[in-house]
Amino acid sequence: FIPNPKTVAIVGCPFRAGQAKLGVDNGPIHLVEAGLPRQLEELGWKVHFDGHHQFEEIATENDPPIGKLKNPRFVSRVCKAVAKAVGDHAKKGQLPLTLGGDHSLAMGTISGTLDQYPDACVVWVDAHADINTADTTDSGNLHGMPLSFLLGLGEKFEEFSWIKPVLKPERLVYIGLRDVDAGEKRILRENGIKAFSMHEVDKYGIGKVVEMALDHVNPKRERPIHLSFDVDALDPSVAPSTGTPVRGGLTFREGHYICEAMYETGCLVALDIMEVNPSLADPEAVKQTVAVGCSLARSALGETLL
Ligand code: EXY
Ligand code: MN
Ligand code: MN
Ligand code: MN
Repeated sequence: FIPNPKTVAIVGCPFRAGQAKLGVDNGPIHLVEAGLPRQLEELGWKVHFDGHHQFEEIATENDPPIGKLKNPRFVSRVCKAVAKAVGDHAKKGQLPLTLGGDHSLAMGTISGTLDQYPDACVVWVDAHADINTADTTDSGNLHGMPLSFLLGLGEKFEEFSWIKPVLKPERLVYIGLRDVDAGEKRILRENGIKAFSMHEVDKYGIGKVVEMALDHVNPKRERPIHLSFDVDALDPSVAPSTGTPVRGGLTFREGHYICEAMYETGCLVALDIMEVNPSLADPEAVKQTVAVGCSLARSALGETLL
């Protein structure tokens, strides 16, 4: 899908309004400053990066909750802009690499991908299911909800009406889950959404899990793939600097294996690296997390395969 010369377009999204902790908006800046653009060039990619998005100008003074949803107008406007950026890059035959920022941004990235590739599937790597609706959410944080909007589940809000229910439940698969709310479990069950939790990773091994995940969403390996990778899928010992760490996560190799396997299909058309928060944990841990974010991106763009 990605024509030669292969071009990756970095979409830097310094954004945190989908959750409450300070600092996750600095994730993309750290990833770029750690040398990610140059590293991708060294892999033979042409790298398009024209600076991080500036979302301040679309922030709104007055953004009271809608129902339980926090910062709904700001999140919606930012995601709409991100959908346009990702969609435009995809239209030019570039592979958008979105750097978050919190995972609510995926309402934008996946809308953008599906606009260009309507039959694309989504591989969602995360400790969390991020599929709460306005009804099931406890926190009201939109980073725990992007998939319900993309799937068209739950109550509809005028503010989010630009999001079309473009994602079909059978085109979504999870890897790495271990902290899923009761309401989310019900949503997964009722919609027949396939999920490989850490239990399955332990049981079958990561190689088999990735194969089963792809067999589910992409049996002939012909559909475009959007990989949305939340670094909290990794064990906190591997990626400590993130807002909602959960113990018992993917090892360094398991995380990278997923990225390598997506590259290997030749179907990867978009990538998100989300939830790196350089304000959490000590400087060494921050450096480690940023370095892991960069190496996940490199693996998805072909570094490790010989
Ligand atoms: N399920 C919880 C909520 O909805 O608030 C926690 C969500 C955390 C989401 C993180 C980023 O993946
Ligand atoms: Mn651009
Ligand atoms: Mn997430
Ligand atoms: Mn998560």
